[in-house]
Amino acid sequence: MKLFKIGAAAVLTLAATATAITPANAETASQVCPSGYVCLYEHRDFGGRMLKWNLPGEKKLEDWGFRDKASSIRDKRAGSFRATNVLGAWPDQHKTYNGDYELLGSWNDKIDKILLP
Ligand SMILES: [Ca+2]
Repeated sequence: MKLFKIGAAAVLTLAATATAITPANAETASQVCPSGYVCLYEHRDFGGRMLKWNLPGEKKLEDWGFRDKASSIRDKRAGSFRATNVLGAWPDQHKTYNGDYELLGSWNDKIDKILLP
């Protein structure tokens, strides 16, 4: 019974923290992706932290602490680019993106690297 009470207190604390974070996320929700860049965002609807690249090549997102974190994409380069989800023992999964994606569906928090042509 005592354990249950501690658990309930922890849940209440988490709820209060989440509410306090919301305004900060809203402030960073409108970071602009410059023309000629691919931008990955931490949250859906282009919110949170944003990373951007304009040069061709493979970008390993772990180099920026961003592996499994992308939740929306803006692609302001010409043409498409390829995203990869590394599954270890299984073959890598690939998906082609071209344009803007306010949410990534089953690929949310899955992208490990991108390849810009
Ligand atoms: Ca992944």
